Amino acid sequence: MQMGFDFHDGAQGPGSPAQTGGFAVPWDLRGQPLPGGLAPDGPLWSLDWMSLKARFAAIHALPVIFVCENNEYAISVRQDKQMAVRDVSSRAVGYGMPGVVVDGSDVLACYAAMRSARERALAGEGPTLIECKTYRYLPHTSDDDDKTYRPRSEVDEHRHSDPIDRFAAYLLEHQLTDAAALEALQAEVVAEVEAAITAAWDAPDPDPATAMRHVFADEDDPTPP
Ligand SMILES: Cc1ncc(C[n+]2csc(CCOP(=O)(O)OP(=O)(O)O)c2C)c(N)n1
Ligand SMILES: [Mg+2]
Repeated sequence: MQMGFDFHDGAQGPGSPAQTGGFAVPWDLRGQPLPGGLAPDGPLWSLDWMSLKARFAAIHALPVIFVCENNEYAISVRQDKQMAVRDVSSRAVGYGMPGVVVDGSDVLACYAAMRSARERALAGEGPTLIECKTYRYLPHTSDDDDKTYRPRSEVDEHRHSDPIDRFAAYLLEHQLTDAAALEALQAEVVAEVEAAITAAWDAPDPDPATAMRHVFADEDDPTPP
């Protein structure tokens, strides 16, 4: 499944509707691949930035999939202290698109939800909001002491539903792989991440003259970054 992605950045949510439209319309005209959007839960609870993008996408039936990774916390604040409704996806009704809740720690369930939303988008039926319910069992950052706002028992309980562990167990149970292959894959991924970290540290500082690239469409490079 090939998709473009507009990942959410460090500024929590103020991206404009033009960002969604500007990204989705050209891809729509070309037919493939499909833009997606990935938002953390925090900004969806506290700000209404989503409304601008979502309404625009629904009005124009743009091929956009909004994905909210709902891990129950925005730093130290639990979801039920920020919103009185249980599902972020219930907001979709007001935007004019379907809202789907999925177990965000279940790889195959996420894949199935994404595939349906993709088919809908490619059929010209417009956007979908998928809420992947999961849990963040590490602190928000290395500066965040999560012991101050939640008990260890809660964190320990959720560790058992780690999506990678669950998917590995599924593959083993259905004899689609074996323990040695999973270990080799794990080592390969660790090596790849370590090589990427080394490459990033070793990379030269970017040229300040490129700071404004991709803020507006560049005539010499019109493709999205
Ligand atoms: C526009 C804006 N306002 C406030 C902040 C400060 N801020 C940083 S992270 C965060 C909440 C993060 O919640 P979430 O995305 O759920 O992250 P998690 O705690 O799950 O790691 C906020 C409000 C920001 N980055 N941008
Ligand atoms: Mg969160």
